[in-house]
Amino acid sequence: MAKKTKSSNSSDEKSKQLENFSVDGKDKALTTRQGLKVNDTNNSLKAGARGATLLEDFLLREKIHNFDHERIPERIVHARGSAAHGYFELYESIEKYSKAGIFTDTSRKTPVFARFSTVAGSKGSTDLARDVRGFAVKFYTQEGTWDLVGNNMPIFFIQDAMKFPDLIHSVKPEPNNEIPQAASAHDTFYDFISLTTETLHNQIWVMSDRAIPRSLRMMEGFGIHTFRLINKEGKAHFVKFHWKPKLGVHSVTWDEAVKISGADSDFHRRDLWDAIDSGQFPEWELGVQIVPEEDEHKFEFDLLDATKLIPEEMVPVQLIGRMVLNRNPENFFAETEQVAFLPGSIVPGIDFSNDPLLQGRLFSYRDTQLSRLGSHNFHQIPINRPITPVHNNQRDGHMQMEIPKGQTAYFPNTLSGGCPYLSSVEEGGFESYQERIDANKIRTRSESFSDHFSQPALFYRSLADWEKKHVADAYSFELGKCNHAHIQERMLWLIAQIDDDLANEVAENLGMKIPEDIERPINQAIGADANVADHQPGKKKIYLDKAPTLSQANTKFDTIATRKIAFLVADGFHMKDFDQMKAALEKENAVVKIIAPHGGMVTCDSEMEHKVDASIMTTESVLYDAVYIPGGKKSIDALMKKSKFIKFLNETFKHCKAIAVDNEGEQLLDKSAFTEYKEDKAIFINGNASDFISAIAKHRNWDRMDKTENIPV
Ligand code: HDE
Repeated sequence: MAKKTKSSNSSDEKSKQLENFSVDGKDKALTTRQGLKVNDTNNSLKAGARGATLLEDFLLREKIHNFDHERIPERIVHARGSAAHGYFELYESIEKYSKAGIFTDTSRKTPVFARFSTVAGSKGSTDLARDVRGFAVKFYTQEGTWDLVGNNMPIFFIQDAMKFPDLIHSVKPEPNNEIPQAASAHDTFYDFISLTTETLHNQIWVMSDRAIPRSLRMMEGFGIHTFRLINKEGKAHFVKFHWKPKLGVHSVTWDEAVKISGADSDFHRRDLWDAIDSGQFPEWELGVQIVPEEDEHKFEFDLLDATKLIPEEMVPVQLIGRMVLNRNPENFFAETEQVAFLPGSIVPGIDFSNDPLLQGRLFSYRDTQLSRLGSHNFHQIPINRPITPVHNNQRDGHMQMEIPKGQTAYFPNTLSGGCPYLSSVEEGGFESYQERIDANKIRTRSESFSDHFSQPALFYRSLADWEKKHVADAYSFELGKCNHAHIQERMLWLIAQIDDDLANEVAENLGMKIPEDIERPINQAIGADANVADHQPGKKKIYLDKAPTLSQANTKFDTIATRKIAFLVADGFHMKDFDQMKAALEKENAVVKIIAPHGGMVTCDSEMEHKVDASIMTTESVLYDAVYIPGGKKSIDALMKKSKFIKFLNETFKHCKAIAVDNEGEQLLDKSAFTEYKEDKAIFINGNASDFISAIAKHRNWDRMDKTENIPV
């Protein structure tokens, strides 16, 4: 986390630019859009107090007209998102690889705008859907805007842009009844997945805890595709981009995700907003995996295949800078909704590879803004404006916001002295990387893309036991929601090609048998990709036994900053217990929330009043990371009378979170359904605050998982 100083960072170039477009009605008269002061905005103009409204009423017409057009189409994918402003700074120049200013000038603080999103759900759906998360960053660099539009998983479902509409049509609500919303657990999705084996790698990641993050601030980001970095000499290196969160990678359980969706469907959005608002700025380090061009073919997978990752154990990630998000948007629509990311926006020193998925994206994003934002002038919307000057001969169209001066709008010209003029490469003019290509024009898939099972298997092998159990549960849930046995069977057979144990567990949960073999509709369905299909399932390659960096068990566990700790209290609680624990937690930047049987104020045994953050009637255990119960007989007696407090505790046990109690607080544990709490390493009775803090930092005590199966919540 960045230093705790509440700041708006409004001095950077992008913020200053946005300020020019900001309007603030404070202390100002209400006017029409034409600037006319208004003296009644409550009543329409009528023929008599009870008569019909007059067409003449331009005030009514303007107000209603605007209202009628307030909505724009939501994004086809990634419709639900939250964003924030911040900056990127470089630790050390990597001029050896790239000439980009952002990668060579350590004195710069490059303004950024980052948007996080779910993929499948509509704009109003829940944050806690099991889904990939978008991780898109707009860098307003001094050489033009660079957009790194990635996800929180390092690979994608498909290898070729041509299949993207099919993938998305299969995962979106089914077209006949628009069901289910923000969920992949349905027939059309698994019909497609089971016929398209290249999807299986991303699919198993979606079954893992990565698909249900604890916070947007606690997930990694990946550029996914292989890009190129180009240095001053014009030499290229392949690169993969990584974002590493300072808080580590942490997730909730599926049971929590389902409950959070009901208790607070804005859970991630609120969490991001609150963290920034309170000065606890989210932070990620940018990492690069560099592969010299000469090594392109040294791997047992193809660098151009977006369904493959390069294990960090094979090519380490070098951390080269950090991004800090330190300012919430002023206006959701103007900024978060209207921001348009374009993977095609690059700057000198960065270039594309021939990844066929990336190549298709270069077209799609610009194109989609036309139907979403309504005009090809969307780059003039304040949030989308580069901080560098824009001059060219592109003209007119809907919503032109600028007044281009002069007689010419073409190049070359003499009438404007050849302006706007071209820049040489030395002057910063962009030049595409000159890659030598000698090939036939052909509609096919490279055979080097045909291994679809080695990496899902590597991922699964690399997980801790508790993560594996979550994956098996997720498959069981998702496939259990499918209504067609042939789809379930095809999936079981494919999962068995990844891992037998996993498939057996899922089959048992489904009450089905793994088929010996399946009819290969895979080949038929893939059709034109027959050369790929011929290889499936393909012999699994084992180039690494395990890749520990893929497991969340090996993430950071060194901080409790911004973790929310529920203090369960009622009138009469021990002030001393309470104060000591609160001070210890807040010293580590955790957030203490007082939960009581009622709202308003609660009085401690020193007769002091404390503001209640939430009454038990309005909150749920799944919204907190840990629980503390101070002593005080009167308080504990009152808590025991409300069964929701017991449910709160039972869930906290079940979700393997840390609990500390002092003095009479233990009586509440005795009322719970978890009898083995005394032996649990994340449960503290009259213990040290520091032990409680370490247990919260460990996120969960997964050892408890098997012992809590029978807790009835
Ligand atoms: Fe996207 N994707 N995508 N995508 N994508 C969009 O662009 C598309 C892909 C990603 O916060 C759309 O402006 C195609 C990979 C993010 O505004 C659309 C293909 C990755 C966001 C589109 C892909 C992504 C989008 C919808 C296959 C990770 C949200 C609205 C060739 C590297 C950006 C929009 C934001 C959004 C198309 C595949 C990430 C329709 C055709 C791979 C984070 O243009």
